[in-house]
Amino acid sequence: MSGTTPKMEIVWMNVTLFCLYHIAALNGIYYFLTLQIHWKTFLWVCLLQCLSSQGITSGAHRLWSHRSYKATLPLRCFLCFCQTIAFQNDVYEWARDHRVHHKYTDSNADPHNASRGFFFSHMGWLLVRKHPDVISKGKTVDMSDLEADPVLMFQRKYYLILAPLCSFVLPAVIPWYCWGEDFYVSWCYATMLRYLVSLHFTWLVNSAAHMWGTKPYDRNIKPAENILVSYLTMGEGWHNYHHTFPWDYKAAELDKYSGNLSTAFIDLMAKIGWAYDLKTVSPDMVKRRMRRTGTATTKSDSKEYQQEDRPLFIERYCDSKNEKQLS
Ligand code: ST9
Ligand code: ZN
Ligand code: ZN
Repeated sequence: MSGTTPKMEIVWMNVTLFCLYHIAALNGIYYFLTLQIHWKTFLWVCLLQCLSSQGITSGAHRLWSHRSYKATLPLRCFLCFCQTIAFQNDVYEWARDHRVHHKYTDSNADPHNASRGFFFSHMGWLLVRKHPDVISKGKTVDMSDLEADPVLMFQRKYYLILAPLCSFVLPAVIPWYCWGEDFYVSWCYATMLRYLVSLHFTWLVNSAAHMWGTKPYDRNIKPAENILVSYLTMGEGWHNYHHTFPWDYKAAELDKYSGNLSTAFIDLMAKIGWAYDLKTVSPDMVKRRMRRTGTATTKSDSKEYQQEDRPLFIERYCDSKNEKQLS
C-alpha cells in the first residue's frame, strides 16, 4: 500500500448539498425549540429513527457486512426497507466500504481513515474523491454473497428512486397530508433534521469511536470502547471489541440491552425464527484475548498476564513500548 496521500479532489456538489442539508436541519431545530412541531410529527420522526437505525445496525452492518447471523426473506426485506430510509448508500456499497474499513483499518485503503483526523473520518471522506488505495484494495474484497441476494440487487438497481422516496419525500409528505403539518416545517424537521441526526450519530462511530475510549481487547488498534457513541447508535460504539471480534452479532462483549438495542432486536427476531445461526464469541476466548492484547487495568490482571501469556505476547509483538504499558 502506498504511504502517500495524493492531493485531495473536493467534490463541490457534495459540499453544496451537505451545506444545504445542514441549513434546513438548523431550521428544523428552530421549529422544534419553538414548539412548532405537531406531537404526531415528533412521534413519526421517533419511529423513522428507530427503523432507519435498525436498517443500518442490524441490517447493513451486522447482517450484510459481517454475516454475523442469518435472516429469513421477510426480515431481509424489512431491514432493506429500513436501510433505504437511512439514505446512507445502498447496502452493497455500504457493506463494500465497511468490509474494506475492517480489512485495512486506519490506513489509506480505509474509506474513512481515522489517521487523517476527526473531520475526515467523520464526514470529510464523503466530500472528496476516494484514495486510490480504497478502490484498488476494495477490489480484493469478496462481495459475491451480496451479489447473490435478489433483495439487495433490487435495492441497488432502483436506489436512486427508492432512497429519495423513502428518506426524503414520504417522511415530509405524510405529516403534511395525514395531520396537516406545515409542509416546510415537516421538510426541515421530519426529513432534514432526522436525516442529519442519523448521519452524525453513524459517523461518530468512524470518528469518535476511533479516537476516544478504552481498549480492553486490543490496545494496538485505534478503535475504542466509547459509551456515548454506543448509546447514540443503539450499540455500535463498543468498537474495540467489534474490531477484535467482528463476527459477533452483539458487536459487544456483554449481553446488556441498555447500550445495545440492536442486540435486543436481533434476539427478538431469533425468538420468532426470523434470525438464526447467531455467531458469538465464548467468554473464555474473550478473556484469553484480553490477557494477550488488551489493556491490563489492574495490577493482578498484569501479573496474571505476565505469568500466562508473556512469551506469546513477546512472540507476537516484540515491542518494548507495549511491554512497558503492562509492567
Ligand atoms: C454515509 C455512509 O453516510 C455512512 C457509513 C458509515 C459506516 C459506519 C460504520 C460503523 C458501524 C455501524 C454504525 C451504525 C450506526 C447507526 C446509528 C444510527 C442512528 N471497494 O464511491 P465512488 C469503485 S452515505 C471497491 O463514486 P469516488 C467502484 O467501482 C451518505 N471498489 O468513488 C465504484 O463504482 P460503483 C449519503 C470501490 O468517485 C467506483 O470506484 N451518501 C470502493 O472517489 C466509484 O466509486 C452520499 O452522500 C470500494 N470500497 O467518489 C454519497 N469504493 O459504485 C456520497 C469505490 O459503481 N458519496 N469503488 O461500483 C459520493 O459522492 C462518492 O462516493 C464520493 C467518492 C464523492 C465520496
Ligand atoms: Zn471502525
Ligand atoms: Zn463492522
